[in-house]
Amino acid sequence: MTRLVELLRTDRPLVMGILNVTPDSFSDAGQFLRPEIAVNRALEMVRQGADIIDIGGESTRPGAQSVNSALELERVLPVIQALRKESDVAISLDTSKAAVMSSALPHDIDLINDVKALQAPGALEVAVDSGLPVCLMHMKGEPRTMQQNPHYADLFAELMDFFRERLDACQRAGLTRDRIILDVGFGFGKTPAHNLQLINRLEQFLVLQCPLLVGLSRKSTIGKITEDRLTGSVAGALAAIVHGARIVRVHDVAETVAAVRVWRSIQEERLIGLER
Ligand code: 8Y7
Repeated sequence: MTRLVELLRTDRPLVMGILNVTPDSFSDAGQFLRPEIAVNRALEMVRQGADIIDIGGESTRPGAQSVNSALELERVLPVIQALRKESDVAISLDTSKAAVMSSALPHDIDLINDVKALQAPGALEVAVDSGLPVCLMHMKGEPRTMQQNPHYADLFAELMDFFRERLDACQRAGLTRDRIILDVGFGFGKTPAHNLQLINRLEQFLVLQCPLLVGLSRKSTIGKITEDRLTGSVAGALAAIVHGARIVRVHDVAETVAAVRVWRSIQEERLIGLER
């Protein structure tokens, strides 16, 4: 059983800290290319209360170029190995490539976070055999072009159909539902209106009986609402939790953890304080 499965057995919302190991990500740009700097940032997020560290070596922001698996591995593997030496935190691997997944598996990771929902060649098979939980995200189109006038006849029906299709494909391949986390893919082929509707009506996806992950941290929809993307992202993360998200994927761990703690204290009518 992975650390993450244990965490999901609790009833508290989980905070996933983002560690971009890319030179071109819109945030953290170029800062974390040396493994020791990346690991220090990860350990800082652990101290701030992150439950999971999501490590990615390919930028999926709108318009980003793809990288090959050798380069992606060169970026993420040293960081995964060094972080695992230093910490028992749950490690999530943000990748869509089967080769990257399989090379990382021996290094004691806890989750595969795939923005392509295991649709890349070989990915489903590797994920099945890994025995790990996976996060399946919805994306309309592909990163290079997905923000060019995204359109849905029925947003919720389309996402629901997508999730059901992926859940079926996973089930047929031997990846059972109890290992699956679903994600509406905030900003991935969606207008701001789509993104806001998805958060406001996130509960609808709970019928699928999988934990929901939401990543809206510092994304452009937040930036269109406020120049203060940090505060805006914290507010958005909390709204997602109120609407049923179990995991929020964030850059600003300390601030998000503080907000979540206040929310839990209110919900449980007791002071949660500094214990987790
Ligand atoms: C998400 C994500 C990104 C998200 C999940 C960014 C890798 C873009 N966004 N994974 N990854 N959900 N599961 O702005 O929303 O962080 S990359």
